[in-house]
Amino acid sequence: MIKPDGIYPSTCWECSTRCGSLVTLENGHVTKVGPNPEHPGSKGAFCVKGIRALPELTYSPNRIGSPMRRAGARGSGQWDEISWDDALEEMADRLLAVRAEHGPEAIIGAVSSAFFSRGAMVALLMRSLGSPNWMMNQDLCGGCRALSDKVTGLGIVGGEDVENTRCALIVGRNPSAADPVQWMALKRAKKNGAKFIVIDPAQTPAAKLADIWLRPKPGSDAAIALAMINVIIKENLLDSEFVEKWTHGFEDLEKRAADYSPNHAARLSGVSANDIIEAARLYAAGPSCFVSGHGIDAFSNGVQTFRAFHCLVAITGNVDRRGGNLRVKRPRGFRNYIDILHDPRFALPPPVAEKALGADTFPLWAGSKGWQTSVHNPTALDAILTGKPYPVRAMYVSGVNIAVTYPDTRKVMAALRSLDFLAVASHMMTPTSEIADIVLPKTTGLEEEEISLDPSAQIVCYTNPVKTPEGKARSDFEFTTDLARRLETRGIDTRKFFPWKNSEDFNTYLLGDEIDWDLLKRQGWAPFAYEIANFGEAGFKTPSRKIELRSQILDDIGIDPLPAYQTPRAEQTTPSEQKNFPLILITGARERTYHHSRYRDQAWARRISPFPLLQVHPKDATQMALADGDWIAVETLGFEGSCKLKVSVSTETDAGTVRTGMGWWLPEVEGPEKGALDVNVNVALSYGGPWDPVTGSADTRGLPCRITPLPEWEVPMQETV
Ligand SMILES: Nc1nc2c(c(=O)[nH]1)N[C@H]1C(S)=C(S)[C@@H](COP(=O)(O)OP(=O)(O)OC[C@H]3O[C@@H](n4cnc5c(=O)[nH]c(N)nc54)[C@H](O)[C@@H]3O)O[C@H]1N2
Ligand SMILES: Nc1nc2c(c(=O)[nH]1)N[C@H]1C(S)=C(S)[C@@H](COP(=O)(O)OP(=O)(O)OC[C@H]3O[C@@H](n4cnc5c(=O)[nH]c(N)nc54)[C@H](O)[C@@H]3O)O[C@H]1N2
Ligand code: SF4
Ligand SMILES: [Mo]
Repeated sequence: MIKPDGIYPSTCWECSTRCGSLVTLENGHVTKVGPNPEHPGSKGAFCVKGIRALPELTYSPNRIGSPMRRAGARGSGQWDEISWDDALEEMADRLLAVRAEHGPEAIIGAVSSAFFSRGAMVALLMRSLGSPNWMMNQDLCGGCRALSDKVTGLGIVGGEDVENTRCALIVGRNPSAADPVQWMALKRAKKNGAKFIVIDPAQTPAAKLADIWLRPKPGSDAAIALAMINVIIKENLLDSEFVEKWTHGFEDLEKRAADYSPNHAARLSGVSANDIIEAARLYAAGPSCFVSGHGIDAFSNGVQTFRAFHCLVAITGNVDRRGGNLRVKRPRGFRNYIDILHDPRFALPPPVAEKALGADTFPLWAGSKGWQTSVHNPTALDAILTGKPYPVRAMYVSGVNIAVTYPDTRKVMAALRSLDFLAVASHMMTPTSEIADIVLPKTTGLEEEEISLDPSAQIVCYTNPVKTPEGKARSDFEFTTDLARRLETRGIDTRKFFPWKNSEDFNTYLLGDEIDWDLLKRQGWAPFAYEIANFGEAGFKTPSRKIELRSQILDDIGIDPLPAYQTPRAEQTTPSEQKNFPLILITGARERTYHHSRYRDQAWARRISPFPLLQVHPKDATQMALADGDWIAVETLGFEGSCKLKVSVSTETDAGTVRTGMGWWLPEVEGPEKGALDVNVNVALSYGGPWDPVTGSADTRGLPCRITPLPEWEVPMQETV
């Protein structure tokens, strides 16, 4: 049904920032997407991806208009358009054929995360087939932060009260590129007199505004956090009352921190001892807000690094305090997508859940007690390629471009190619969908309904399906439920996992009984009642019912229960390795124009950010006789594979450290890989460990690397799209 012309309040969900938007509809066509200044979460902040990329994606001539079946050899680019009926019938048959031959766990799903409805849909589809196996990319994203938060018992992820803070401790976070809402709030706080402490090896825009900027060696942050704890305890700057009442294991933490004097931490991290002391004093004065990012996540010691900072937040009482880190609250009866996955109603029997790939090694991540409930991705890729511990032969992918965004691109592609059946739901043809057997067209954020919780503003947000879908596109909820019904006619009890009649029914189930649906739809967001610092009533979900500075949960599985520093990868090398791989690689620096691998076909974005760049410090550039604009190949220690990048000589990165983005591929290139084996940094990264012992995260930063100039004939691209 076409909606009347008008301006509709909605929520952009191109990324998890969830900015409030106003969408203008004229004759059924979206003519404008812009910020909603009335929105209490984003307060008018917005970005070019919402304004430009989302409508362009929606109306793109490159958009997949219809379900398609592979017509030629895998990856040949030959497709037949088919009906939804044919696509879903074939999917049902082929998934069940694999199930009959190899067992339910031979089917695996892949999705970006469980923040969005598609995450719950993919996981529930797998469960309804009897498989505990689904991959998400949180091991590469916020997984370490989430698990540290969980075992510590804080419940503060996403609840930064930047607006009211006196001091923002910004660690491994580049908000000017990654999060316009946070960035605007930080700038307002700064204007109101708040201080910034920034810990980042790169001189980001936030670092330029910092009162204290600590420039650590990549991967050494835990030493700094432990030394800050050391100073705060020694100088008695902690919140003793809070520590006494609400934390567990303080004496043990005190002992651990005693090993990290500012001088010792300075030696380990390369920052000055004085700066650490000043930072500790400033942070302790509070109220202070810990603003963390991906720069200390997705490391093989990510959980322990986060544990150190989370303990810092706790001992200074910056928990659920105005200007500190708020605990996530919910409306009465509200469920988010990950809650569904923990609801016993939708659970697989524990022995089946325990079969999840990697559950034995990462029990807090995967399996019946795992918090994410998803698998360990590298273990799953190995299972596909080797059949061990059991065969995995079919995959269903929605809303994730794993052939670009997982490390070890060649291995990921080999695994995908080797499957008996691969179905991919997407908006555009990507290196992942190019090797599929069936491709399904998805709706965009202008065409589908979605609700989500914004923990920092403590509101529920609504994404309005303002326009009817282009072509035959359907939402994840619709086609996954449709597929589940078809599986039901084949004798599989999927109804238990998909009990909802339609998306309204599903959203009503999620919303609970406090939120006013009509207000939510009309306004694009809805408030709910909440209290802060209600610790007695809300409690902490840990064995001791307190914030665990010493974690019982980690201790129980044989992991250091106290926050621990680990020597960074680049310092675990032999002298000859150091000679051959003299630089340290940081990947993942965000570009304002792109969202990971998205929008690489949009001409405006390619004009602004035409090349995959590698920042090289002028000193290193001079030493290696490299100039701005030269193409190089980057390789990392112990791994075969190199990525082609263009040098950008810059003091933003430190001498000895080179820094690049992620997500590059070239939609215009012929062939299924479309540049993903050339300009995609993941072709030069291993996914094979070391892994964080809690989350299974691999290092995507702090990697010893070398760069070599590329001969002209190997340059992968020219400027134009
Ligand atoms: N425009 C745009 N915005 C995005 C995204 C996007 O693709 N495009 N992606 C979204 C997603 S899913 C994510 S996860 C976020 C990521 O965004 P952020 O959380 O900001 O993470 P990054 O940009 O990966 O890294 C942040 C900073 O960490 C620094 N860093 C690297 N190594 C270390 C280290 O060892 N220690 C410290 N202290 N710092 C280090 C880097 O130099 C960088 O400045 O962005 C989100 N927002
Ligand atoms: N080396 C290295 N690798 C990394 C990272 C890194 O820093 N370094 N970062 C990691 C991180 S933090 C993340 S989150 C992952 C991201 O990895 P992905 O989730 O794979 O990245 P995207 O490119 O955002 O997602 C790709 C697909 O999402 C689909 N999609 C689903 N919903 C939407 C929507 O609403 N709008 C649009 N436009 N597309 C949608 C599109 O079909 C698109 O093809 O990559 C990880 N990989
Ligand atoms: S930051 Fe940009 S892409 Fe993300 S929700 Fe806001 S407008 Fe959309
Ligand atoms: Mo992410």
